[in-house]
Amino acid sequence: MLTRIDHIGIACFDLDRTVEFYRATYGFEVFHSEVNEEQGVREAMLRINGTDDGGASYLQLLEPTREDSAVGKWLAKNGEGVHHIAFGTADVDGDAAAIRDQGVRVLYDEPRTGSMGSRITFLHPKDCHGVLTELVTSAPPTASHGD
Ligand code: MC0
Repeated sequence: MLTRIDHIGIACFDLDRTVEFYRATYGFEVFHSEVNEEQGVREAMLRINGTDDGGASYLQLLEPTREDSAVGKWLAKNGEGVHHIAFGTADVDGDAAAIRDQGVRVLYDEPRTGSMGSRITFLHPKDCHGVLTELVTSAPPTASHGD
């Protein structure tokens, strides 16, 4: 069951400048940052609020680490902006299977590693009314975050 908006992914050309915009304009601070080489992104997670399932919702700022990555290709075509939305679930495997059974293309056979040790998969935007959609099961909480 999808229980929250886990994050909204925002593609940007310059992560540090974009982080500074969100800090100066809205007061949002970086909760966590990392490089995900498999996905080809450098990312910063800005925690917006906790949620009643014990999780949280974030803005995820994404700078490509290479031009041929999903975000790099998307930026070259569209410029900066909202790249995807992500729904949180306790069971990414089960929810992805149920959604696949409805005829929506799930992009990975098995969930891959996402931000903060989460397990993630994506639904094809052409099957989701133009929205690249991610499903996320968060890793159990740990004592520290950071890069
Ligand atoms: C592409 N399209 C999109 C889109 N990306 N539509 C809406 N939102 C997007 N983000 C559209 C294109 O405009 C095009 O439509 C069609 O899909 C095919 O796009 P393409 O440019 O030819 O690119 P493909 O087909 O090579 O790849 C698209 C695909 C890919 C969605 C399969 O981007 C992908 O695998 N995405 C999942 C991985 C990902 O996005 N990783 C980055 C975030 P037209 O009409 O022109 O044919 S990593 C992340 O977020 C992690 C770290 C985390 O959350 O923890």
